[in-house]
Amino acid sequence: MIKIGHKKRYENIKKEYKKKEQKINFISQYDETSIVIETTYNNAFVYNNNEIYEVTLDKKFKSIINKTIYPGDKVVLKDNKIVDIVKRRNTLFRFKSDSTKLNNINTKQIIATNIDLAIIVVAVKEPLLHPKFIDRYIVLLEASDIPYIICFNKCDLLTEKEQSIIDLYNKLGYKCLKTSIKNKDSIEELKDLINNKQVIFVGHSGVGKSSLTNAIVNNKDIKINSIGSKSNKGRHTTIKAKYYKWNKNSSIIDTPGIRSLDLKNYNVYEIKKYFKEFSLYNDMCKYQDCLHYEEPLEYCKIKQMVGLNITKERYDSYCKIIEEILSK
Ligand SMILES: Nc1nc2c(ncn2[C@@H]2O[C@H](COP(=O)(O)OP(=O)(O)OP(=O)(O)O)[C@@H](O)[C@H]2O)c(=O)[nH]1
Ligand SMILES: [Mg+2]
Ligand SMILES: [Zn+2]
Repeated sequence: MIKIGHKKRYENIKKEYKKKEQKINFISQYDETSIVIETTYNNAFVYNNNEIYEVTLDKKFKSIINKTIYPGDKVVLKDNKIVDIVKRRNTLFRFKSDSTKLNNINTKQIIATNIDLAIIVVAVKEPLLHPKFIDRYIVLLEASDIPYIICFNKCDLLTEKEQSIIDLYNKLGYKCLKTSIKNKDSIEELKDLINNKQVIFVGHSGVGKSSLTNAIVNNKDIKINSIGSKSNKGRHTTIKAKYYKWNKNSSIIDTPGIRSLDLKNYNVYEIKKYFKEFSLYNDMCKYQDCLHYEEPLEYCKIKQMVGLNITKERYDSYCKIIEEILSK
């Protein structure tokens, strides 16, 4: 695979906008309503009154504001430069291990900002449905205090096995949606749910985040790719988070698929709060700080409920996260 350098990538993006004959204007007054669409190394594209502007992120900007900008950011522009960032309502970030740093330190990677609702997109098949991955996203979003729903896409391929997984999450009280791009199932329902919101699509590669974005935004330039036949895994078609506006007050940030979600940096005692079905029993263990992990069965109410009101799969999923945090 050829890696495109920053400069080349920027040239490509510029061409892409030119091709669409969208105006790339010069802005000369202060304006508070610009929203960041996409960023490159030294530049950013922003929306302002339904037009696209290209702005520079020069060194001066970096030293004055000392912040990086992300899709979804509201920015203040002057003379084609970003001079300020409006205070963010929230940021969606994840920890990523950085092997270039000593000790493989985990760095915080912001994906996007000002999110009203996150859509955890999974495919019922192709790639394989991994409920543990849903649980990890739930932890991340609960910890970030960002509302979310689960979108089970590719429901044209649905079988009983996956339906039972959907039933479980429904029963637990999570808002679930069954979509299919192929059959156009629940696309209107999805539109209703995300109307008047700034939403973000997150999930594994190849699950259909860009396909769903395209079904709503109707933008032919959104890249969608087929599943790699050998690995049956997505191909990481989307390479950068990007903001799309689809009506006056509604927008979608489409993101690149991720392989895994590292939760090592979370507090080990925090995780149990994010498994809904534990809430009734969390305080019923012998010790208040029970981790529901290596404590003896007779002391732990959660362990006693496994196979009853807590499924073995969800409990295993919880233990996997705890194990990961404790092993850091
Ligand atoms: N059968 C079926 N295929 C779908 C559906 N939605 C998307 N696909 C296919 O799944 C493949 C991957 O779709 P993308 O939209 O590129 O997936 P993505 O989540 O954006 O992937 P990344 O950008 O790599 O993260 C494409 O071949 C789509 O045509 C669906 O509802 N049913
Ligand atoms: Mg994509
Ligand atoms: Zn316990």
